[in-house]
Amino acid sequence: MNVAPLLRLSVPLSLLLLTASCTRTETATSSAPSSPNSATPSSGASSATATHPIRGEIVGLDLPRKVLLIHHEEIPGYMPAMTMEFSVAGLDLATVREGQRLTATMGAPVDGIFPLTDFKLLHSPADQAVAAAALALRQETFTRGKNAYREVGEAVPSFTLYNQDGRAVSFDTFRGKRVVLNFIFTRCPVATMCPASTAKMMSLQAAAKKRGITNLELVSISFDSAYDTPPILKKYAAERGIDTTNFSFLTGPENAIRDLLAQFGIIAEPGENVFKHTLATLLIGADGKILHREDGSAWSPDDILKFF
Ligand SMILES: [Cu+2]
Repeated sequence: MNVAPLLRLSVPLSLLLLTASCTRTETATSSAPSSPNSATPSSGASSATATHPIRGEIVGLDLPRKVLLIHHEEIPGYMPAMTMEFSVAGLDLATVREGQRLTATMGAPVDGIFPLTDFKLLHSPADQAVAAAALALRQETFTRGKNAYREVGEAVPSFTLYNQDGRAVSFDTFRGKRVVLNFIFTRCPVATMCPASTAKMMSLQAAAKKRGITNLELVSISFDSAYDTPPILKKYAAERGIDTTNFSFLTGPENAIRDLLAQFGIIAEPGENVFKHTLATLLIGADGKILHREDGSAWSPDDILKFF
């Protein structure tokens, strides 16, 4: 992920492309066997029309070229495990993402790109939980319509997102504890916005610990889900020395994040380089109802801790 920051900023929404291009040097299209083309007509097994079942993981997406970078497992008798470029006819690349595992049938390469058929994603239980929750959230947001926004006193929506370790975390698991929740994005360049908000959360966490408060969970949800993958969030927390035992950084499907922004009353619009956004920090009671809301980043830990 060592992509030059300049490059990243010039094509902000194309991280996946950049990921693909920075690993392209590792792609081994050149070392892929040329035997299919040079095979004698009599050797049926490795003829140009030979296909091979593969199993692997998406490690990059090149949207303009409609190419998937897949690390596939060993293909017995054909090639060792390696990362290569693949194409899937008719696949909308917006429906797949890095980290997803798949099975498919690989055909002979065309210009170094291997066509896949029978493309099938293998959804993990975590993926399924996140997808099901996103769907429920979508329906709920749609049903609420103009009343999507949750006022103080109302219950927060149920949601399931990935945390910084890539595990699916349901908001329901925080029931019985008080939750302080905000929305950020790790690339935020405005010191008084997300960086200040995260610093406030950290001082709140420290102040609560000092007072012996144990029923507190802190949750920061990224609204830059295309960029803020679990590893990025983990790095963000580690760089700040954040104790993640009761401070989670969450990310997930873009539509789920959009619905949460609507329900929590946060505006975040992708701009050229960064998101233009508002900030709010919510205190949610053990029963899941919103107890208090602080707009902006000018609040102090005491503004929250006075409710404890
Ligand atoms: Cu920000």
